Amino acid sequence: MNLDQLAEALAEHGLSLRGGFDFGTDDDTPPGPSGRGARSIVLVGNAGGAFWPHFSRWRAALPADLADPLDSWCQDVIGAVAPTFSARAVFPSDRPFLPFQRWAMRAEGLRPSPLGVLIHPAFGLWHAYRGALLFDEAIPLDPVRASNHPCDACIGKPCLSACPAGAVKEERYDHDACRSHVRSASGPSCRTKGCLARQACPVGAAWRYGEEQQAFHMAAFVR
Ligand code: B12
Repeated sequence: MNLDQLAEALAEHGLSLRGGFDFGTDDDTPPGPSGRGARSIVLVGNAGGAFWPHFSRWRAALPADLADPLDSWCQDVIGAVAPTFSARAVFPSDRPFLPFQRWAMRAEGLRPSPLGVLIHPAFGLWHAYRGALLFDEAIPLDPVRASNHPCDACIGKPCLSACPAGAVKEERYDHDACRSHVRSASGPSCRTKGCLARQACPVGAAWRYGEEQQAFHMAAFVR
């Protein structure tokens, strides 16, 4: 398994390798390509909006009312890369939900922000996971380096006061309050400009998604 070649195949679609790990004997391990418990996992995701032009071009050729287009694009693209590398692809939208955030905490040493989203020291809140590749064999991964949690050093914590619905609290993100506000008559700025608490985060501002992408994710979130 050549990780550089895998990274290149994903980069063609604006996607990147987001770390991985070998499963231990105590893990609840999903099946690998052989159907037996996988030996290792690599996460695939986006940092910033690099995949957005690729996805938008793919989508333009399809009916405008296609349900869950981003899920379908991820399945197409990552699903096509997987067999070349003797992997089985799984996705964040698969039911029952797979523990993508738990895997990501282990693969990249990240922790959650008050928004529920894991915060990355470089990309801030502007990243997500688009799939994972499961392997029958152990793969040569660099050991995970624990990174500093950016929220610990954040002075003023602007995310906590920026939410017009008061849904973002240090102790928990209230997704019901968030969704009711975004769906209400007073929610259009969150709907069109994206989550205001996420915008207020000073970490990784250079990786912020474009307005069209933010509006797309917000529409999917309130559907
Ligand atoms: C269901 C779900 C939601 C629900 C949460 C309701 C609930 N409490 O169950 C809702 C619809 C509210 C939601 C919202 C969002 N979500 Co969401 N969501 C998921 C999904 C599909 C399943 C979560 C789950 O149950 N996993 C199963 C358990 C077993 O996995 P786990 O890792 O052990 O579980 C962790 C999460 O459940 C987490 N958690 C619990 N409550 C909440 C609430 C929120 C908002 C989040 C983000 C996480 C979270 O805590 C667990 C332990 O760490 C995951 C994908 C996935 N398969 O995990 C994405 C996922 C967690 N969401 C994600 C994102 C980005 C969002 C949004 C920001 C979407 C957007 N607009 O872009 C919003 C947040 C709203 C905002 N402020 O903008 C990302 C997070 C990426 C990251 N950097 O951490 C994920 C991983 C999907 C992805 N493609 O990467 N989400």
